Amino acid sequence: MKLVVAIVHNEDAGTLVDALLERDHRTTRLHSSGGFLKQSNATILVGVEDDQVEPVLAVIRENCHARNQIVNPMPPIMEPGEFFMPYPLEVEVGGATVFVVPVERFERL
Ligand code: 2BA
Repeated sequence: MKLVVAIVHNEDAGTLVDALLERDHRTTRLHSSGGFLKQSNATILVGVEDDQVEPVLAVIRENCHARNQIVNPMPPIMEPGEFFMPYPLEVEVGGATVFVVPVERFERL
């Protein structure tokens, strides 16, 4: 058995969970936030048998889209008289960031 952990954009999370449930995959949605952008995203947990990992990844691929987001860099610590002109940066945020982790034991008690 494997645990698929997918970090996805908030806007994709609802349709992704619906698509997984339609295919009978049990899911858990956690509210999370990215360390770099400090913006909220969603972490989706899916526990599956090994032969279901690829179908789950296919559903994630179908439903999660890359987006460009603008980041305003933090100003550095300045000496008196120095001047900092902040230029916004554009970064591409997933698709999805996916980890597939082996599960030692699964129980529903
Ligand atoms: P964030 O950490 O907010 O990162 C958002 C996007 O900013 C990243 O998109 C990447 O394009 C960029 N980015 C992140 N760190 C950077 C850095 N040090 N320098 C320049 N650009 C940087 P994704 O790679 O698609 O990641 C989307 C979200 O997935 C991340 O949000 C984070 O929540 C999660 N994530 C990505 N890689 C991870 C990892 N190795 N472990 C745990 N979570 C991860």
